[in-house]
Amino acid sequence: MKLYQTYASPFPTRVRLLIYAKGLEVEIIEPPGFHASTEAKGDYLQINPIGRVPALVLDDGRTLPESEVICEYLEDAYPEPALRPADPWGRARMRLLSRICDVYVVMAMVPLFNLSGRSRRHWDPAVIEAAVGKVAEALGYLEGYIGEDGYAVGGGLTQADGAIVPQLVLAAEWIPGLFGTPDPLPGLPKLSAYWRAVQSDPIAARLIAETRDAVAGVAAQAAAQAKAAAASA
Ligand SMILES: N[C@@H](CCC(=O)N[C@@H](CS)C(=O)NCC(=O)O)C(=O)O
Repeated sequence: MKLYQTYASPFPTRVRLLIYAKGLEVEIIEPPGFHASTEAKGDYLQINPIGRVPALVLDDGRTLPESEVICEYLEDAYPEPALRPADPWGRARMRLLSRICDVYVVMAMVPLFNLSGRSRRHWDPAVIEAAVGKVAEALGYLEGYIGEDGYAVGGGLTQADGAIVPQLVLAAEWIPGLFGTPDPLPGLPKLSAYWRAVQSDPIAARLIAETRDAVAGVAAQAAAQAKAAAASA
């Protein structure tokens, strides 16, 4: 199998959790044209007409976009070790936490992703403040459902951890670091305790390290592009 993805994006990260935990043989490919790159997506649109990462290509050539769908496929096709709780309520909680990340946390960050690609003179403090407030509100939804035993749900690593950990790198590290805004976690004790504890899981730690490195790379690339654009203006 092949996974088209980038390390800075939270969506493929949740797929990599399954790949690592299940020990699957998957070639990782980073298509051009994502994040701060100026390249067009080109041939990638033939692999995923939606034009987003991730996309999984099976050995027989069939292709699947959308991170949640890919995770559910891998879970069904390679059930061991299970990364879904066994009971229906646990599974519902896992899906709920993942959905909160997709629908509320990421969407709240979009204005900040957009600003990060622009020179600082375009950074409107009111836009930043509003977006940071929305991110804190969305993290508050996670606070209401997050597990209290070191994992998102069910006392062990699940798909929900793959959805949450990259979001916390972005929300608790990247946003305060880049925009100089407060760390949102101190007001969220359960999420803070989770964030501290999950980092001792080796697979979560690997995903966190990969996300941190990739986000730093994208930030450096964006800063260089903004500097070049300012110099030529
Ligand atoms: N619902 C999709 C969202 C995927 C997504 O939005 N990926 C972003 C990267 S964070 C992307 O590919 N954006 C298009 C772009 O950067 O041009 C999924 O869960 O796979």
